[in-house]
Amino acid sequence: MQRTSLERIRLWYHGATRLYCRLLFVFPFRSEAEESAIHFPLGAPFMPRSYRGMSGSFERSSNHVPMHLLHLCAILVLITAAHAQQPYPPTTDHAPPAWFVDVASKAGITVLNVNGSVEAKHYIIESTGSGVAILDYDRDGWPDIFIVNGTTLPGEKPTQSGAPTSHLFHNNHDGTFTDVTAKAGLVSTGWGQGVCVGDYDNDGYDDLYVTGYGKNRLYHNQGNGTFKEVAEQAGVAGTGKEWGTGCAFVDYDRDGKLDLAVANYVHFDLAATPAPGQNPGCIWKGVPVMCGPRGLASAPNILYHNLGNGKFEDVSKPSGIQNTNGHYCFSITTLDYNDDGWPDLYVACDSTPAILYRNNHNGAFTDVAADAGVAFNEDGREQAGMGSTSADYDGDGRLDLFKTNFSDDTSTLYRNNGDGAYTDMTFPAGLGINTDALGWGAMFADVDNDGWPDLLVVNGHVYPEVDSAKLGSTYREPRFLYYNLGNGKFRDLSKTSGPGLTDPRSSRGLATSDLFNDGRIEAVINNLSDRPILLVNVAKNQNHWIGLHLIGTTSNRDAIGARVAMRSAKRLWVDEVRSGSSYNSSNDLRLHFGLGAETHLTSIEVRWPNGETESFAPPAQVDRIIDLTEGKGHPTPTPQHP
Ligand SMILES: [Ca+2]
Ligand SMILES: [Ca+2]
Ligand SMILES: [Ca+2]
Ligand SMILES: [Ca+2]
Repeated sequence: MQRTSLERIRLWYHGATRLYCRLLFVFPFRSEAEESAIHFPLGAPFMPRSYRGMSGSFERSSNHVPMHLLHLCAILVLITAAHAQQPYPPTTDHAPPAWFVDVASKAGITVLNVNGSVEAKHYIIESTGSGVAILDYDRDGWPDIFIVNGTTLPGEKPTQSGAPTSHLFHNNHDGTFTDVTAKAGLVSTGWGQGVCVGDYDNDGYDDLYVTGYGKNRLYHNQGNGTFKEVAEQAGVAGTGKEWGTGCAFVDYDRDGKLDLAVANYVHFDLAATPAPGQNPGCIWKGVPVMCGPRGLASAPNILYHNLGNGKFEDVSKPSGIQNTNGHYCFSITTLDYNDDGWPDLYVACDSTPAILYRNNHNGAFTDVAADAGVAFNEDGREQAGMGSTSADYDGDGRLDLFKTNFSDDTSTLYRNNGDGAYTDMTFPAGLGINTDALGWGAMFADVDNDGWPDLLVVNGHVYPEVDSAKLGSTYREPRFLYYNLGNGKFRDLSKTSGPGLTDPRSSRGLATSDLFNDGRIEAVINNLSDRPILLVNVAKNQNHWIGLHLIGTTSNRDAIGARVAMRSAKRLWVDEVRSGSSYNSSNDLRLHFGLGAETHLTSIEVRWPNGETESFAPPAQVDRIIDLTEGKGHPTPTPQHP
C-alpha cells in the first residue's frame, strides 16, 4: 500500500513510543519509594482503545519502573493518542449522516474475484457471486475479513497466475490488512459461494464453513493462525452435486453445540446445462441469456446436527427441512421471529416463495412463511429473493425482516406484528423505489449511530447483456443507503452519501463490522469479477454507541442465537447474535447499537441460546465495546491489544 509522508511519520512516532514503553518493562529498575504509584485501570476511559491492552501492562509491571520514566511513557502515549488518528478519520467536511468512501485499495484488500468469464456469463454459476465473512480468527480483538472466491470454467484461461482461492485478511489495527491466506492454510480453489462463521467445537476459536458448487468445506480454526479442512470427516461436505449457497451456524436444539443449516440453489451439472438461448428458460426480455434457475432441478436444503465429537449428523429429513423441495434458495437469516426462545430460519429463494422454518422445539421445523406473511410480497406475488437481513427497525422490540429481489421489482420490508405474522411495509416505509436494481447483500446497520438501524443494499445485474441490449437495467449498479428516520420511514440517501455508494459495480456479498473498534460500522462488499469494496463513513457525528461481545459458557461459546434487550429511559433496543445473513455472508458476531444522544443505559438483558435470561449492570460509560459473559452477570471491558 502507498503511504503519505505524514502517515509514515505518524506510524514511526507511534512505533517508537510503543518500543520505549515496552523497553521500560523489559529492563525494569527497582525503586521501592516509587512502588505502586501509578495505576492505569484496564480500559481507562481517557485511554484510546488501541492502547488499552498496553494499559494492562502498566498495571502489571508498574512496581518495578521509576516514576519519572513512567510519567514520560504516559505523556508519550497520550501525545501519540492525540496524534494517532483513527484510520480514515471522520471529518466535518461532509455533513452527517453519511459520506462513504471506498478504502479497499488503501487497506490492502485488492484481491480479484473470479467467477467464470468477466463480460459474458454463459452459465448461471458464473453470475451468482460470493459472500464475505467477518471474524476475529486470531482473537486479538480486531475483526478480520474472509472473502469467498469462485473459479474459472473448465478450459477457460485464468486471468491471473495460479488457481483463484478465497482470501483471509488479517486486521493490522492501523486501517490496513495483510493477506494471510497461504499462512492460514486456506489455499483451495472451487466455485465458492456462501460463508458462515461459528465456533462449532466451542474451543474459543471461530471456524469457517464455505459452501459452493462442488463439495462444501469446513475449516477448523486450530488456534495458531491456521485452519484445517475437515468437512468430510465432520460429515458436512455434501455430495458435491448440490450447489450450496447461504449457510448459518445455529443451535436449533439448544444443547450448547452449534448446528449448521445450509441452503441449496439447484442440483447442478455444468456439463449438462444448456447454452444461452437454447430453450425458453434461457431467454430474458427476448435476449438469449444463461439458463436457470427455472428448468434446472432444485435441491433440498440441509440441516446438520452437531454431535459434539467433531462430527455432524444430517437431520434434513427428520427435521422437516427438506420438505420444502422445489425452491431455489440463496440466503439464510436466523432469528427468533416469534420470540419463543427457539431460533427459526428465514431463507430467501430465487423465483420461488421465501421459506420461514419455524422451530417446533422438538427437533422439527415447519415452513410457515405463507401464514406469517413473509413468503410473497403484499400482492401475493413470489419474488426472486437474493439476500435478507433482520433488525428491529421501528424500536418496538420485535425483529423485522428485509429481503432483496430481482430487477423490475422492489426489495421487501416486513414488519413484525408480534403475533407470529408480518406486514409488508415496503411502500409505507418509503422503500417501494429503485425498481431497476437487482439486489443482493443487504444489512441493517446504524451508519450514523443515531439509534435507528439504516439499510445498506448492494446491487448488480446477473446478465451482462442488459448493457448492450438496453433492457432498463445496468449490469453494474450503485449501492443504496436507506436512512431510517425513526418514524417507521426511510429516506433514500444513496445519491448524496459519497462515491463509495455511487460508483457502479456488480456486487454480491456484503458484511458489516466495526472493523477499527471506533464505533463506526464499515461494510465489506464482494463484487463479481471485480475487486472488493471497503466502505467507511467519514461524515462526523456526535452520536454515542456501544458494542457488545457476548461469550457463552453453558450456551455455545459464540452465543449465536442470544437475544439482547437494552434499555435507556426512553428507548428499547433489541438484536440477536447471528451467523450467516445478508447475501451468503457472515457479519461480525459482536452486536453494535447506535445510541444517539443517550449516554445512560438503564438495563441490559440477555436471553442466552439455552433459553436462560440474565441481567447485566449497564456500563458507567458508553462509546466502547464490552464483553458480556454468560453467568457473570456484569460486563467486563473487551481485552484488546495494540
Ligand atoms: Ca483479528
Ligand atoms: Ca472452533
Ligand atoms: Ca445443537
Ligand atoms: Ca422461535
